[in-house]
Amino acid sequence: MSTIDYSEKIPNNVDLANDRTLQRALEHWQPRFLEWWKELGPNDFANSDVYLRTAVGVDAQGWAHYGTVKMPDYRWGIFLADPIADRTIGFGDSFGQPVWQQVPGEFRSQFRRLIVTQGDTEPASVEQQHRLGHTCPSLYDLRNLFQINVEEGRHLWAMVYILHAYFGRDGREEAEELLARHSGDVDKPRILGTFNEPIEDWLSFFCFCYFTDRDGKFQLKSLAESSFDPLARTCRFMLTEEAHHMFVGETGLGRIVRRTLEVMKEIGSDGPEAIRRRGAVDLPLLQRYLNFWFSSSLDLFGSEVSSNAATTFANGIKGRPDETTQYQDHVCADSSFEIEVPDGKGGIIKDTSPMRNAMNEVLRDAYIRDCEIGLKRWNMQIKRAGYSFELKLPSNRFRRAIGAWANIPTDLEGRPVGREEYDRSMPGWLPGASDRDYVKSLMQRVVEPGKMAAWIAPPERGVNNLPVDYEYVRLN
Ligand code: BYC
Repeated sequence: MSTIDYSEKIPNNVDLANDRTLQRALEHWQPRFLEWWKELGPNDFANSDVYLRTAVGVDAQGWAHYGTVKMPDYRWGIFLADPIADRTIGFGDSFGQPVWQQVPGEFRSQFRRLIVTQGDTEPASVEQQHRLGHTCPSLYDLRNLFQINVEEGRHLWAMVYILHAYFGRDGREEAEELLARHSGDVDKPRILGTFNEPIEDWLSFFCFCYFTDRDGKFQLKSLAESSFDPLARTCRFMLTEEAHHMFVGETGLGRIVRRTLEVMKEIGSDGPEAIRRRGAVDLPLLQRYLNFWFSSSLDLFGSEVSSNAATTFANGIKGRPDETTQYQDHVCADSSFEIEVPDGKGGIIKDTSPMRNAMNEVLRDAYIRDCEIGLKRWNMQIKRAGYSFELKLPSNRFRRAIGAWANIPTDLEGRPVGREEYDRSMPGWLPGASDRDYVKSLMQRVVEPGKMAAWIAPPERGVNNLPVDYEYVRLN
C-alpha cells in the first residue's frame, strides 16, 4: 500500500517531492484554490471547529482519520488508489492490451474534455451550497454539509492533478478555468446544466446529494474503468469518499419522510395544509422536489445516442460501471440497444442504436434502477405508517433538456402532451413559487447540539460512533 506524505505542502501519494516541476505548478495553483474557497466556499464558517474526516491513506480498512479541523486548514491532497498489477484494458477496441500510464496523443482532447467536465462539477457543487450553512437543521447536518464541501474540493484537486501531470500547458490552463467558471454565472457558467441550479434550501440539498451525487457515482465508476490508469486510480479513490455524499442524501430524505409521518399521525391527517401548519414537508411537496432534481440529473448522462459516447467507449477512455463483473461483451462492436424516441407526431417509437452509441443510455438505465432503491425504502416507511401515498420517479422522458426528449412536453409518465396541458399541469409536477416560499420559511437555523429542526427527524446514529448530540461544529 502506498503511504501519504503529510509533511508536504500538498499531501500526496504520487511522489510529488520527486517531480519538482509538477510540484511547483501545483503549489502555484494551491493559493488560487484557497482564494476561491474563501470567496465561494462555506467561508462564513472559516473559524468554526468542524469534526471532519480526512483521507490519510488509500487502504480500504483505515483510509480516513476523524478530528476537529477549521475548514481552511483541511489538508486537500492528491490520492490515487493503489495500482493493480498487470492491469489490462477492460473494454473497447484495445480490449486485453496493457493499460496506459500516459495519455495517447490521439486521445488527448477526448480525455481532456471528460476530465475537465468531471472537474468542473466539483467546485460547482461547493458554490451551489455556499450559503446553506446559515440555515442548517442541526449541527449534525451542518457537519455533513461541510464534510461534503471539503471532499468536493479534494475531488477538484484530484482532477487538477491529472490535468497538471499529464496535459502540460493545456492542462494548467484548464485548471485555472475550473476556478474561473462559476455556478449560475450568466457569462461563465459551469459546464453541465444541473450544476447551475441554485441550492438554496436543505430539501434541495438532500435531493441533490441523492440524485446528482449518484450521477457522480456512475460517472466516476465509468472513468474508474478507463485505460488511462492514473485517471482510473484517481476515480477509484474518489468513489470511497463519494459514498458518504449519497448517504447524506438518502438518510436526509428518509428523515424528512419519517418526520412528516410523525406529524401526520399526531394530527390524524395527511392534508398538505394541516401538515404545513405543523411545519413539516407534505409528501406531494417532496414528490415535486424529487421530480425536479431527478429530471435535471437525468440530463447529466448526455444524449441517448451519442457519437462522443461511442468514441470514448471504442477508444477505451470511458467504460461502464463495473465493466468486468456486470457485462459479458466488453467490445460491443456488433450489438445494439433499443431506445424510445419521439416519432415527431406527438407519439413514441422504438428505435435501434448501435450499442456503443447508446452507452449514455445504458448508464442512465442503471442509474435509474439505483435511484429506485431509496424510493422503495421510503415507500415502505409510508406504507408501514398506514398511508397509501407512493413516491415515484417520473419517466426518463419528463422535462428533459438534453437528448431525444429535449423540450418535448410529456406528463410524469412520459406520455407526450400538448404544450398548453404541460404548462397548466406544471404546478402539480414541479415546485412552484409558493412551495419554494414555504420551504424557505422552514429554513431556520438550529445549532443546539442534538436538536433538530421541526421538519426533519434525528438521524439513527451520529458520525463515527459519536452520539447524535455531539457538538459536531463549534461555531466560535
Ligand atoms: N448539461 O453527446 P452528448 C459529479 C453536452 S457528477 C449541459 O449528448 P456525451 C458530482 C456535452 O458536454 C458527474 N451540457 O453527451 C456530483 C457535449 O458538449 P460538447 C460528472 C450537456 O458527450 C455532485 C454535448 O452536450 N462527471 O461528479 O456523450 C457533486 C453533446 O454531448 C449535458 C461527468 O459528467 C448537460 N446535462 O456525454 C459533485 C463525467 N449533457 O463537449 C460532483 C465526464 C451533455 O460537445 N463527462 N452535454 O461541448 C462525460 O462523461 C460526458 O461529458 C457527459 C456527456 C456524460 C456529461
